[in-house]
Amino acid sequence: MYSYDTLYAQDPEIALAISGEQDREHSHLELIASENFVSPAVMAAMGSCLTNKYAEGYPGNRYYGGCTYADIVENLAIERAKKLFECEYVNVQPHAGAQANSAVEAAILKPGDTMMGMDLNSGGHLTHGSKANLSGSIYNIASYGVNESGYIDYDEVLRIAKEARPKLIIAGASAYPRAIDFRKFREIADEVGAYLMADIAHISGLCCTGEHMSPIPYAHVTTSTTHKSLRGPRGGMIMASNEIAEKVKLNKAIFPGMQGGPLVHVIAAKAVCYKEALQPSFKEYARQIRKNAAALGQALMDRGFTVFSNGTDNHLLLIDLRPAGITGKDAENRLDQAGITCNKNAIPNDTASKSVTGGIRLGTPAITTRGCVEKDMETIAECIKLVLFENTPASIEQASKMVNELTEKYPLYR
Ligand code: DSN
Repeated sequence: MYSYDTLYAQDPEIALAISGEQDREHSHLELIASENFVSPAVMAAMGSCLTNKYAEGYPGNRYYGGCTYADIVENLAIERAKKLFECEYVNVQPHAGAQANSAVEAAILKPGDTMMGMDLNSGGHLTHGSKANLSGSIYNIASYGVNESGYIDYDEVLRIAKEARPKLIIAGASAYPRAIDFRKFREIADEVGAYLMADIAHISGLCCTGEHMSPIPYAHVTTSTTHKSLRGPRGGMIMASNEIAEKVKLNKAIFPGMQGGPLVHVIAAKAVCYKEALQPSFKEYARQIRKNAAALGQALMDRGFTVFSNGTDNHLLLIDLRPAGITGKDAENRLDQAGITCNKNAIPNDTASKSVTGGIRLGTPAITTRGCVEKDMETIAECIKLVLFENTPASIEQASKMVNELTEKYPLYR
């Protein structure tokens, strides 16, 4: 009923594009820090008949009939997520992390209120107050960054918070390779009378396995995506205590505040992902993500690359290519031609435009899912060196061959 052959018979153009993407994912080394490969079970849930169902509202209180199975699915997702993150309240309806963040901001703030987050150039997310995002245009924004060593300076965060008196402080990032101390953030929030929202979109797979401090005991509200290190379907989620959820009305902020009908097929896939993440093997996976990131950082530094902050505590690395005179854009393109996928990324204090940048961001969740271990990081670092530093037709061909050997060693969906 859901087979590729059925799709191909009806719509070969789309079927061929999907098949092309599957080949690309198999034959490339995926180093985009925010991407991962879901299990066939997660994909089966997403491709199910649940996509047909409207279920506005929440389990037991819907605005449509026929929600028996939608309720079962959403209740299972909620209960599993509560167990996984050890929290009292979970909303699994956000279509993405951005919607989760925007809903929490709207629940806590009024237009014109002050919000504080990490600025985009230092690794923050668009929804943390970027001028290019709604958050930056409807709230008054005070931003913090990182110090010269690449770390959050908590004294500086406190100083800015005392000056700006934000109503909401966001702790979290899209490109910060170091551990975040949520306890310190909560102390700062308490000192200035602010709510603390932790955005663990990137690190949720590490937080629920003890590989990174969990924000749940400290943050008033925690948001996440489900598709990055957590390895589930594309989507978002919100966590809090029952008391806070009730006080700031988090359910209402998502529906009807931010969204209409939830994506029941995606919620089913989130439930499958939470069940997978509750297994002991997921703890091993999360540990290996960090080991691989640390090993890749060291292997790159050994080959003369400048790794921002000299390494990583989590799943990602920022490679500063300015000392080598290479732009992030150029590096992304050249690596792609050799079968290595990554994204250009601003390095803190980068003066290049956002579409060019002075560096790249690398992450290990996806290659760890394929089975790569520390010794493979030496191979990957060598490939990156052959492409970016040596940059001859022969070195690029050699890198492509090495990538091919590695991807054949760790097949994907085959
Ligand atoms: N686009 C995501 C990332 O790549 O980090 C953040 O939303």
